[in-house]
Amino acid sequence: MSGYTLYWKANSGSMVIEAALRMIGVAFEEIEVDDTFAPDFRILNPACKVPVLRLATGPVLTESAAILLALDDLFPEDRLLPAHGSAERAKAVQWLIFMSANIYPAILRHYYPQRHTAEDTSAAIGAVRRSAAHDMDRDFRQLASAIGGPLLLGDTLTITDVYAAMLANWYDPAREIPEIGALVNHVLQNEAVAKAWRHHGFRE
Ligand SMILES: N[C@@H](CCC(=O)N[C@@H](CS)C(=O)NCC(=O)O)C(=O)O
Repeated sequence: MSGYTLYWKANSGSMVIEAALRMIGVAFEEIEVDDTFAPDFRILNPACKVPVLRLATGPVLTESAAILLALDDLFPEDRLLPAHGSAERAKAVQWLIFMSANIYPAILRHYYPQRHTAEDTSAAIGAVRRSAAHDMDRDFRQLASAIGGPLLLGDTLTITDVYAAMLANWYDPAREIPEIGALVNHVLQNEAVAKAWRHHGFRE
């Protein structure tokens, strides 16, 4: 056993971590987390969220972007991201963080609007959803304008592309933006990504 353990849920952000592990080709164990978030999982991540990855050396990591950067550091030759020090890497990391800091939280506000308002009224909940959709439309357009085509950095697949495809899968208007739709189709041609995508029950 390699010592890597991925805590995952269907249709969640653990998809991109499974894709990264498969792209690297390292063996890993998977533990499916249920909606009750059992006490032993809460010790690993008190925020009760996936993905969580236990590294072979012992540390337990949360936060999807941080996990991907750690994996890239551990397996630089597998090129989840371009080479350290390159301009391409700086851009790929910038967009990865842009998505995890802006689009991912907006998607969560869209799916769970009641968690983001103190008022339990349909008007308040509707306002949260509209504001989340507004932010996603703006941020996906900004991302689309940076896509060199078909992928963010042209023809070179990075984990940032997989992250973008994952987020677009959760918001139909994003996939309708031509640059993003083309990126998703291209990303899914990668066998490792397609396997993680199917395993997580994502739409083709
Ligand atoms: N900022 C976190 C967000 C993780 C997150 O919100 N994950 C969702 C699934 S996509 C989750 O576990 N939600 C469980 C819940 O909120 O009940 C990351 O990037 O990893």
